[in-house]
Amino acid sequence: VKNLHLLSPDQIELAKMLLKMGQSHLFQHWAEPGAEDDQKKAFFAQVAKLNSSYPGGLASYIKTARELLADSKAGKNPYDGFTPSVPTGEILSFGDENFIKFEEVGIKEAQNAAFVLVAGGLGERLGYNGIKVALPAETTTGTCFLQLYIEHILALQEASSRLTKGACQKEIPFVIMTSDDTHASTLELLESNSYFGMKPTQVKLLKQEKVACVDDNDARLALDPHNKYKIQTKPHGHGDVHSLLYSSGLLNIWRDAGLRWVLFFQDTNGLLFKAIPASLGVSATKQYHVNSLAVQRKAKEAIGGITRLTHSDGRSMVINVEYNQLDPLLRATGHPDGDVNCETGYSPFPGNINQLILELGPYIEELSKTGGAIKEFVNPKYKDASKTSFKSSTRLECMMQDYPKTLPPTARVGFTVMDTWLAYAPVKNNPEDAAKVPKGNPYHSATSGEMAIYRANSLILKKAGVQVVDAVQQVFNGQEVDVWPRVTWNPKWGLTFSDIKNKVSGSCSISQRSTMALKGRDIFLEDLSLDGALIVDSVDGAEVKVEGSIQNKGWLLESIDYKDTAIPEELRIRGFKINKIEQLKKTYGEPGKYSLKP
Ligand code: UGB
Repeated sequence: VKNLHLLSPDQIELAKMLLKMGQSHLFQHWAEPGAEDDQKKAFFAQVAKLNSSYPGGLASYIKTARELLADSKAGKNPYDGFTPSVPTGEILSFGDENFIKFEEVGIKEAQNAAFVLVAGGLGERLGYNGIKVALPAETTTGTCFLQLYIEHILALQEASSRLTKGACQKEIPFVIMTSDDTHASTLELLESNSYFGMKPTQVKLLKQEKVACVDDNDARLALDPHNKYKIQTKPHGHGDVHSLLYSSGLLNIWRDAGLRWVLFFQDTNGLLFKAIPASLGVSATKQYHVNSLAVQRKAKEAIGGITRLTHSDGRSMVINVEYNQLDPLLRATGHPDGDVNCETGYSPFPGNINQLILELGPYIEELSKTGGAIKEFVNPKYKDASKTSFKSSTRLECMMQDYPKTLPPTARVGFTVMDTWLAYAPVKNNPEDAAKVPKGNPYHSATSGEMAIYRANSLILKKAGVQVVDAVQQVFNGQEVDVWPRVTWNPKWGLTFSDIKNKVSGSCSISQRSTMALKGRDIFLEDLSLDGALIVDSVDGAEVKVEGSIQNKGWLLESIDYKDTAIPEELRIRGFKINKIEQLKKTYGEPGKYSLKP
């Protein structure tokens, strides 16, 4: 009360709200009036921000926290009353007739899509010092994840408008959700690289705010241990993307521009765009309001499982159940062995890769009811079994894939299962943890993420008729991986299987020790026999036919130790570097017809 003169009328309302919500402890350590006034003002500025950035404000946050903490203390299972079963969805196999048909539909639809990358996470499990989207997806070309994603979106834009003979090419909007941890570095990465060829106006950054931490089951807000005028905050999770999109007004702009789809994706999956055309085709053909991309999943693998949950009261939904909850849920509902592999060698529950395709109209309709608020959860670490105090403060969290939880039963919620080798190879684990992953389960490390790109490209070329020599096994950073020829291409070279098949003819072969980087749209491989390194860089309209037998000493993978701090961190976390001994490298800067022969 003694400090009231410092506050604006709005701030007085906030102070009253805090007192009403049992937060008087926040003011107990305040200095006498007249002292530390700047810090007091800063405190209220922070409270105002926390209040406005949460749907329903801080009072609603505190109320929900109390409810969820009480449920957690009582050991209440969020899935009480629900029985899990294996849902039905579209299962695709790369390159077959169905897949090709869906890809064709997907490419047509792409110009009606907007892409949203959630990149607010720091990636604590990876332990990398920079932002994850700045990491090279592979080190043959050094293309970072953000560049890879932007190039894919631009290639989709061009291919889609070409296919539908669009009079003027629509620009596919690209949103990146950042956080205080990633915002400045993401912007800097874009600006210092001219947005990787995308128009700056096409890219929008939406920054998520952190949420208040709470210290106990009464949801008393936690003060920062180093500053008694600051509430401690932590990330709220990727679920924030829905409320941010809603409040940004972008969704209505997109609808008015005739868009129909919003595609969400995560920060470090170098394969995912290989699955986009076909899965967008599935969304359009099946008219799915929600389409989750999934892959086959090993039982207990650390990715969520897509599950049909049927409640005893008749409700039913298809939803991701996080891996740590799926096993206990199964055990509690008549499956004593829990989450186990079936006869296919995989869990019957497809693995969620958190790539969602939402139909824009129904999405806007739903968000106008919820404001984009997503069902939250809390995960306190208790000091002891009495569950009365926490080891450290906790906060509410939410996940973007929980969006379908509030949908009416009439919503069409489906999923699309893709071959894992084609669609999913995230970079999440540091070398030490990856090396401990049980044999047969994926490492999800920088090493495996890069190798997965070479494997996918090699397998795709094989399917297209190229003779590609099989992988050899090598160990890097304690992880045994399949090393395929280091084949890369930029998205405009091959966006769909049909595109790629059209660019390969005759009898082509690639040896295991080879490297091939194709950086251009109109490069054609004809009777090519490659044993070494080949790099072709060409502008649009430079039609290059690559043919004959190309042989050189090539590029070799050399092991390095992740503990060797003399080597840059981006390389160390892979456990290898590329020694570029000899290559055939050609650049074509002008349109025209060319033949590249040894
Ligand atoms: N992210 C944000 O943008 N903001 C945040 O506050 C937090 C994260 P993680 P997670 O791919 O296999 C997810 O940490 O959350 C971004 C799914 O929940 O990599 O442990 C962050 O930048 C799980 O079901 O993953 O697990 C990153 O881009 C499964 O699909 C993304 O959110 C798993 O991913 C994911 O963050 C998976």
